[in-house]
Amino acid sequence: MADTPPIVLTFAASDPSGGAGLQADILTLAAMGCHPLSVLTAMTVQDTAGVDGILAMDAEWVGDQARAVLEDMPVAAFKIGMLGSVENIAIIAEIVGDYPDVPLILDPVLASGRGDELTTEDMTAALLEMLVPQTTLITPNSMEARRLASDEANEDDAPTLDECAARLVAMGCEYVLITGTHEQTFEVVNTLYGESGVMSSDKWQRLPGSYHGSGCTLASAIAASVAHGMDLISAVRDAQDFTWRSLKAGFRPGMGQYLPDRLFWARDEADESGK
Ligand code: PXL
Repeated sequence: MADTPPIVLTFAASDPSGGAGLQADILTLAAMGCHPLSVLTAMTVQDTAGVDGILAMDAEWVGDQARAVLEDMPVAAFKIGMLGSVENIAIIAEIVGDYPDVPLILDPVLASGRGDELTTEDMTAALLEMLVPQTTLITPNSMEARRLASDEANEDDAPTLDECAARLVAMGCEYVLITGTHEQTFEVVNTLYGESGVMSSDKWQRLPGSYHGSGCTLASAIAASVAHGMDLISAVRDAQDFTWRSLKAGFRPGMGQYLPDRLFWARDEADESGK
């Protein structure tokens, strides 16, 4: 019998378009050689152009889904995406608190890349209070980093991205990866921070087009690399490379955004073998 691949548990919401959310996580984790466990936190109604509806799962069901699989299988990493409600955040914080040695990758899904709001202010506060202190690595884009780290009631509070990262570390997470797709730079610059500041900074060729699901792909790919036993700096680099190649191979199946192709490597192999 084959060996069991590393197991990663993702807490995420369904995106029926297959671009982001739970479907993105499952595709990425499987594409990177892990076995995905998936706990559904919410359902969305959406296509490649935008989100039309969100229905959060009952928090008790979220807890029951997670406990059932966690009592059955050993998990090498947690990945957390869109959570749907304050109650879901509370139950998930309680559950991951029982596994302090399992690395936790937190993608703070505040809004989609297209601007659909996916998190309320109460949920953001709960995320900061209950999950960030338990997080190994948080992966905000630059806009999310500013929203999470700055005092929104105080217009004069305009921290730099370095300062945002320092504040997030001070709130209790170990590492922060701020992605720079939304910044006005020639290349995309992603910067990894730890307790003592910048640990690494990688530049990526900016791709044309607008993609749906890139953040979910990156955070899941990091969780997969960590589950394979990589150290964090290598895991982040490897995952960025995987994500960039998925985006480069992206396709536009509908009338909205491009979707990453997390199976780009399998299609290359099929091409090479002449199929
Ligand atoms: O990309 C963040 C994200 C996560 N989860 C779900 C989403 C989105 C963006 O639209 O729909 C379900």
